[in-house]
This record gives sequence, C-alpha cells and structure tokens, in this order.
Amino acid sequence: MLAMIGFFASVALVVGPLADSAFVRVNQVGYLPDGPKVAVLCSIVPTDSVATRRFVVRDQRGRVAFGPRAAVQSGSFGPCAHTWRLDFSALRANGRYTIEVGTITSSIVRVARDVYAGAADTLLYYMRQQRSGFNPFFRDSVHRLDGYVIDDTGHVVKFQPVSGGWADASDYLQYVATSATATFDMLMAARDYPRVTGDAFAANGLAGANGVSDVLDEARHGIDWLLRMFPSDSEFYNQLGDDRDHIYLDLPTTDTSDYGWGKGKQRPIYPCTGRPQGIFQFKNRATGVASTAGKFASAFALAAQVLAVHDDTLSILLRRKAVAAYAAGRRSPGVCQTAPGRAPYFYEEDNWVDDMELAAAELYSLTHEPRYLREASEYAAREPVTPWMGADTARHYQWYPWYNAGHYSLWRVGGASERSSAASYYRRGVEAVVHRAGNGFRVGIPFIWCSNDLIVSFATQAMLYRRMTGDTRFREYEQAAVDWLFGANPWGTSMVIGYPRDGRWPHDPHSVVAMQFGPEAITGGLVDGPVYRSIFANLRGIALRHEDGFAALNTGFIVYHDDMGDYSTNEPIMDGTANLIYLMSALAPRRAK
Ligand SMILES: [Ca+2]
Ligand SMILES: [Ca+2]
Repeated sequence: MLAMIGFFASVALVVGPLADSAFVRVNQVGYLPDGPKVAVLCSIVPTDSVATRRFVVRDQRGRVAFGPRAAVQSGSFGPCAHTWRLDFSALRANGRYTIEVGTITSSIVRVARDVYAGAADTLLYYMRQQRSGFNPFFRDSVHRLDGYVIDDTGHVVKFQPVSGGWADASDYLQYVATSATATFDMLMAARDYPRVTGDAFAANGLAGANGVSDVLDEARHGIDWLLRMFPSDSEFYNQLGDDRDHIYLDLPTTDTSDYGWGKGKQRPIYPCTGRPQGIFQFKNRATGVASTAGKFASAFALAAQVLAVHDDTLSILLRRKAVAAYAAGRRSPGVCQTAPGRAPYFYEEDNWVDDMELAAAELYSLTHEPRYLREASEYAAREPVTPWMGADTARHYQWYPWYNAGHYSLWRVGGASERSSAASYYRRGVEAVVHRAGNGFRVGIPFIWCSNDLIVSFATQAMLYRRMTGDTRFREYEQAAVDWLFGANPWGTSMVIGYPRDGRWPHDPHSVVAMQFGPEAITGGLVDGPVYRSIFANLRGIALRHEDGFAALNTGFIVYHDDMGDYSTNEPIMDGTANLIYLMSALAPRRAK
C-alpha cells in the first residue's frame, strides 16, 4: 500500500487564485500526431479586444514551431465571457510545446503517438482500490459478511454469500447495473485491445505478474461477483447495501454501517423482483427485470468468449447463466431500478431494450443462434439513440448505460443490413450531441450529476462510429470530449485523480480513503465532473469544506469544486472509470507481443 502511494508521489501544484482573467486550456495528457489539436482561450471578463487574436506554438527551446495563426472566436461559455479555439492540428511533429497568445502562455502540451500509453493501467489502480471482498489496497477483507437477502418489507429471507465486486463510488453500495456495465467495458477492452494494459498485478490485485493482462484480472473480479449475485438460474439480485451506508465516514475495512443487524455486520441484498422497491419512505419505479437481466446476460456472454476460452467448466457455466439471464429478461420486460433508502436518490434507469439488445448481440456472437441476431436488431430499432443525447437534462442514471454498446456488438456480428443500421443509430446520437456543442469547448452534453460519464460515453460512441465507418466528420467533437476530461475545460483540471501526474488534478475528492491516505491513494478515479448550478444548489448535504479555489470560474451555469464536501462534482465513480479504461485502451498504442 505504502509503496503504491510512494509511486504516485505528490506533485506540487499552484492551486491559488487566478493570476489572470484569461488563460489557455489544454489537454494535459497530450495530443495524437494525426488527431485534432485544439486549445481553448477563455477570458472570464468581457473585453473590448475580442477581435481575432493570433497565437503561436513554441517548442522547448522557445522557437516558433507553428503559427502565428488566427484564434477563432467561439462565443461565451460558463465562466468564459469569450472563448477562442486555437487549432494547431497541422502541427504533427512529436514534442513538448507551449501555446502563446500575447502574454498568456499555456501549460506544457505534448504531441506523441504514445501520449495515452499507461492511461488504462493508471485507471485500473482505482478499480483495485474499490474492490470489495479481499481489497489489495488495505490487504484486508472488506464487507466479508455480505449479506442478507431481504423481502419487500426489509425482512431477512436468508444469508447469501455475495462478498466481492467493487464499491460503486466513495460510499460502499454495490449495484449490478454499474458493476455489470463496468465488467463489460473491461472485457471489451481485453477483447478489442488485448495488448494495451500491462501485467503487473495478480488476480487478487496485489503487485506481481500472473500471466494475465491486468484489465482481464479486473474483469474477472467483476464476473466472480456477478456469478455470486446470480446464484441459481432463476434467482438473481440487483443491489448490495443501501444509503444507510452514508451515515458514517468510515473506511471500507471498518465500515460501521448498521442495517439493523449490528454495526459492521451483514448488508442487505435486494433481489430483482420487478416490483417497486424501497423499505422506507421512498420507492423506486421498477417495472420488470430486463434492465438488470440483460446486463447480467451480456457480461456473462462476453466473458464466455473472452475470459473462459481456455476453461471449459467456466465457459459452460457462463454460457448457461447468459442464456438464463436473457430468458428472464424476455419473461419480465421493464426496468429493475436501484432501491432508495432514507434519501430519495436512486438510479432511475428508464430503458431496458438497450440492455437486452447488448445481451442478444453477445449471445449471438457466442452461440450463433439466429434468433438472437433477430432479437438484437428488433431491440436496437426500438431505441436507436440513447435518449439523453440531444436533451438538456435527464434524471439520475435515467438512460443507462450512458451509451449503448449493443449497437457496436450488433455491428460486429451482423450482416450488411445490421451494420448499416447500427452505424446510423450511432451517427444520430453523435449528431444530437454535436448539435448542442457549438460552444468554445465543443461540449454538447447536459450537465447533470455524473456529467463526466456522459462525456466519456459520448467520446466512446463517436470513436466507435468513426472506426466502424471511417467517417471522420465528428472527430473534433470526439477529441474535445477527451480534451475536456484532461484539462481543456474552464477549470483547467484533469478529471482523473493523479493523472497526468505532472498536471493539475483533483486533490480534495469526496472520499474518506483520500482524506486519510492522501488523494494519490485513489489514483485513477474519474470524478463526477461539473453540474448545473441548480443541481449543486438543490442536492442534500453538500457544503464546501474550504474556500473555493475555483470561485472565479464558478460564476456560470455550471460549477465544479475540488472539495471533499462536494459529492455532486468531485466524487470518483467506478463505472465512469471503467468506461474510460475502454476509451483509453482504444487511443493507446498497442504493446509489442
Ligand atoms: Ca495480471
Ligand atoms: Ca438500460
């Protein structure tokens, strides 16, 4: 544990008040030689001199490597009274540069084919830190007593051993919806980019190679938990723990949450029932089981193809579970939302055909039975575009997963007709977001809670569309989303803790582990990201713990706080981190065999 923290030694940062009223924001990780390269100049005060400005890019010796070029004015956005796009895409030579506009200079800008090398490995640090069951960070078991299956009234039905998986965020709740999606993301990374992540950790997450890529080790950890949450072919669970977890600021190893069976004892397991759930004042709006059953089925089906290729026993088990889960979803269409506890918050997932599409496509890939391809196409046509795309708001996790990997799976296994449909569905979603992205940062997502999930998913869908079709017309927006995550945003901060190490990143995340062990302890965690001011103002229990270092930048319609007290913008999220593992794997150079 200490070795890991030492490895990510703290980097001195200037987090004080802004020296200037205008600044250049860049992707601090860097830019690919053949990709779009755009920095954003933001002025937070109205200025008379908004006429075209010129910029130059200088190399490390101070020589002009590019420009002067005109900065293209792009309107106001958030705290920026004016923005300008500084496009240096034509600069393709590897190197380290700075961008200058008059007296304003950017931080270091890297251009290289391998700027994203190691990104997925860094993100995996956070996944391991989030492990329940044996936790390699603490070298101890976490929540080993999980858990008690409960009925609709909260009474115990039986003990069921389900210890394992990952904590969802900085609380220790666990959901199949997010865990199965994260598992799928990492399986997909292992399938599509098998030589991107390294092998420096064993299956249990402790340091040491085991002959298996670390992304596959982490996916296996997810599958093991999903199998426990699906103990027989007709019995499966949706959630472990509830928001009674939030009362204490404990470490996972010493969690004293009390669900009525004693502090630190068993946690409740919520089954998928198809009925509204919630044992206190608030209820969810569950209507069926297909949203969760589909996620189980797709994770099991892909795992059977990726994880179990040399293990017949596991392969047979995963295949049987995938078929059983999918059949359960067919029998009980509808959504299986997470259960609220004392607070009204839950994952209000409203779509399930996306989950069944992904399951059907992966079952077709696994079994080659024609009915699965036919059903995948039917589900796909029922929701071509994930509904938040193009909208200006959505309820919490209302349209989940944030992008529909089912279209990509359908495209992979289908014929010309399915491929054409899947590509057009993705194009329509990307266009809907791009239509809202005319601002200087080229972001078109709604700034609801967990906005970075939407940013990652938009970039992933745009990347998949580009690679499926060769159509590069949205690449500027795809790259702008990646750039946003790594510093090309009004706050000039990466949204990933500890990454890039020499950049500016969240130092005061909403995390007890970070509070006690320093932020480097949760290196790799993607934080929620900015939200609409109205959301920040209305969520319960948010209070900043120190003066807002970003006060001058939190003047617009969206806010972000690097402050432990703000769980709406600065809490790391497991599912978004896993999605980013896939995206970073796609952008990274392949390792040699
Ligand atoms: Ca490994
Ligand atoms: Ca869904």
